[in-house]
Amino acid sequence: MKYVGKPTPRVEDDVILRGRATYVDDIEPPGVLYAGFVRSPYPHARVIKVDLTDVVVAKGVVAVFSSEPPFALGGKVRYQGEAVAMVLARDRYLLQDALEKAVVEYEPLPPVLDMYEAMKPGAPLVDESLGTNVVYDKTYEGGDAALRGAVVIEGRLSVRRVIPSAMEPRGVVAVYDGNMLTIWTSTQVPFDVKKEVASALNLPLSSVRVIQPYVGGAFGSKVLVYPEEIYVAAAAYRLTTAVKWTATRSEDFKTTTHGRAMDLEYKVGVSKDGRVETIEGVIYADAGAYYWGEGLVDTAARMLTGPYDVKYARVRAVAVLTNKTPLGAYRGAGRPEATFFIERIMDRVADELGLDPVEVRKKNLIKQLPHTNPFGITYDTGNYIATFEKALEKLGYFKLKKWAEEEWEKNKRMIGVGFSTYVEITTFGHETVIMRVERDGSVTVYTALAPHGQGLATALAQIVAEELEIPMERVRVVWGDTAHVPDGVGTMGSRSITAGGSAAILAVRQMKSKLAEAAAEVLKCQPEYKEGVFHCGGKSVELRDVVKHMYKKRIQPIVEVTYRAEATFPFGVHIAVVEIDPETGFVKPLIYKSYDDVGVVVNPLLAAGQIHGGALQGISQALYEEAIYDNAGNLITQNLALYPLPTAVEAPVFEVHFAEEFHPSKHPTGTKGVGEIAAIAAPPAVVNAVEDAVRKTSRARFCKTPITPEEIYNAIWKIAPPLC
Ligand code: MCN
Repeated sequence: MKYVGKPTPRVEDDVILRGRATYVDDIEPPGVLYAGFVRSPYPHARVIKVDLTDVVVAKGVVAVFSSEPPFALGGKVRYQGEAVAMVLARDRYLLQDALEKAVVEYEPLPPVLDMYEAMKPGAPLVDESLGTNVVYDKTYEGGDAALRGAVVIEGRLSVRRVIPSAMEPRGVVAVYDGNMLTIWTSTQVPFDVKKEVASALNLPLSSVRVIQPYVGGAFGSKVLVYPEEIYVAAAAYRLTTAVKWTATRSEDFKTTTHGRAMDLEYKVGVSKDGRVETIEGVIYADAGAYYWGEGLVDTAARMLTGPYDVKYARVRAVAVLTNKTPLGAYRGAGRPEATFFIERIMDRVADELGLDPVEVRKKNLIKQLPHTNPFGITYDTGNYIATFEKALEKLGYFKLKKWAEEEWEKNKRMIGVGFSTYVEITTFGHETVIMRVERDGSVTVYTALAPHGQGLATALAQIVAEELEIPMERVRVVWGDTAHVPDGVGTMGSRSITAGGSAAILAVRQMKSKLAEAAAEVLKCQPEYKEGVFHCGGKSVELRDVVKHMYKKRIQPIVEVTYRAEATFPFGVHIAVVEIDPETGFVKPLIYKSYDDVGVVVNPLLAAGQIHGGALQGISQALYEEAIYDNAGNLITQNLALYPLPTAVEAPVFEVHFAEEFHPSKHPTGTKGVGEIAAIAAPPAVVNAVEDAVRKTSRARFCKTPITPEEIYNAIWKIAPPLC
C-alpha cells in the first residue's frame, strides 16, 4: 500500500491554517441584508402580541417578518431563545439596535424543566396538542427470558445535558437572483437543507442549490435542518435579494441542539461469578422543547448490552419534552450513553461481588462474531477477547495500576487508573461519488459527503490514489455542493470514509475497466494496467492519452457510483489516568491511551486526531461540562465564560494505538468508523479512573457525568461519598 495506511498530513491544512478557507461568515454577496431574530426570554410563554412598529422604522431596517397571526391566535414559545420575529437590516450594528426595539407581549406560563416532573400528571404541557410530555415510549425486548442471575443489582445512572460548542456557530447565507436560490450554510447535511427549503418554498429541487463551505466543527449538532436555514432562504426568496445570518455564541448555545441528557434505571441479574445474564431498564431522555433528536434514545437502548453476551434484555426507551433547548445528536448520539451505562454496570458488578473488573469483562465479552445482540443488531467482525487482552498489555494497564499504587504509598499522590471497553455501531445509508479523469490524467472526485474537520478530502484522495495507482497530488476531492452530485446523506455517524470511500473504490474500478476498453482500442490488444499506464504486446499508453482517445470517440471518462453501506462495529479499550488534588477535589487528566480495532486505518494521523478530539470531549463530559438551567428556565451556562470547555491545559498526554491484528469490515475499504469512538469510550474510563483514585481513602461509586470537584472532595473526605 502506497497511500492507504500512511500518516499523510491534511491537504486542507494549508488552506485552513493560512486563513484562506471560506466559512459562511466570510461570504458577503453584494447588497446583502443581515438577518437577526427577536428571541423569547421566557422558556414557556404564550405570545400575545408581536409589535414591530418601531423596528420597521428603525434606521437601516429593510424588512421584518413575524409569525402573526398564529402567535396572535395563541402561539407559544417553548424554550428560551426560540424565535418570534426576524428583522433584516443593511448593517449588522443597526440590526442589533433595531432588534431591541421589538415589543413582544408574552403571557409567561409555568415552565417544566425536569423530565421527571414533566411526566407527572398535571405537569405543564410543552405541547398541548399531544396531551402529554412523554413524546416517545417504546420497549425493546429480546433473548431468553428464562435465564435469571443469582444476584440482582439495581441502580440509576445519569449522563447530563451538554452543549456541543462547535468553534464556528451556525450561520447561513441565501441569495435569490430571480432564477436560482443558492444557500451557503454551516451544515452536515446540504442535501437535506436543499430538500427542506425546496419543499417549504414550494420550489422545484432544481432551483435550489446548497453549498457547504468550510465548516468549523459540528459534532452532530449541524445534522438537522434548522428553522433559521428556512427563514433566511425564505426571506431571500421573497425579496429577491441576499440575506445572511450568523449566530452569536449565546444565540448558538441556546438554539443549537444540546446533547446527552439521558438517565438509566436498571436491574441486572448476575451469576455469583460475575456473568451478567439479564438487563432490564428504562432510559429517559430529556428531549427539550421539540422532539428533534429522534432515534437517540433508541440507539442508547439498542446498544445497551455493549460488547457483552447478555442473554436477555428488556429496555424501555422514553423521551420527555421539557422547556429547554431541543436535544439532538452529539458525537456518539446514543452510543456514549449506552457505553457509559453498561460500563458503569460492569464496574458495579465487579465491586458488589468483589471481583476484578478485568475478569468481569472477560467473562462477559462476546466470544464469537458475528453476534446478534438481544435487540437484533448483528456485530460484524472482531475478536473481542483477544483484542481486549492485547489492549491491556499494549497500553500497560497493570503497570500503570502498580505505578499509581506506588505513588500513593511513597508520595501520597492520588492517582487513579480506569479503563472502558466498547462496541460502537457506525456507518449507514447510501453515498454517491462522481469521478472524472481529466485530459491530463488527473482525477476529480465529487462526493455528496459533508466533512467539517475530519480531513475527508485527504483520506478520500489517499483511497483513490491507491486504487488508481497514481500520485495523490493528482487527485482532487470536491465536496459540499448539491450541484455536483444528485443526492447523499452527509457526514455523520462515522460513516464517511466507509460509505464514501467504498463508493470511491467502486468508482475507480468501473473507471479502470472503461479506460481499459479505450486503451485496448489504442493498443490493439488487451492491456494490463499498472501505475497510470496500460501495457500489452510490448506497447504502452498513458492515462492521459487514453482519455484523449476517449474524448475523440465521444466517450466520457466519467463514472457515477452509489454505494449502500451496512453498519460496521469498531471495538476497543481506552485507559484514562487522572490525579486528584485532595484539597480541592479537582481532577487533572494525566494520560489517555487507546487501542481500537477499526478495521483498515486509512490515515493513522487523521484517525489519531479523531481520537484526541473525541477523548478530550469525553473527558470534559466526565469532569467539566453541563448545560445548567435555573429554576426559571434561563440557560445559565450561556457563553464560553460560563460553560467550561476544555483547552490544551486540560488535555492529557495521548497514546493512540490501532489494533495490528485488526478485523476489516466487509466494505471495499475494510474500514470501520473512527470519528466518535473516543467520545464514546472516554467518559466511563475517566469516571472509573476518578473512582479508582478516590478509593485510596473512601468507598465511593460515581454514577453520573460530570463528576464535580465538590462531589469528589466529599467522597475523599467521607463527607458524602456517593454510592450508587
Ligand atoms: N479514518 C481512518 N481510518 C478509518 C476510519 C477513519 O483513517 N478506519 C479517518 C479518516 O481520515 C476520516 C476520519 O478518520 O476522514 C473520520 O472518518 P469517519 O470515522 O468515517 O467519520 P466521518 O468522516 O463520517 O465523520 C463524522 C464523525 C462524527 S459522527 C462526529 S460527531 C465528529 C467527527 O467525525 N465531528 C467532528 N469528528 C469531528 N472532527 C472535527 N474536527 N469536527 C467535528 O465536528
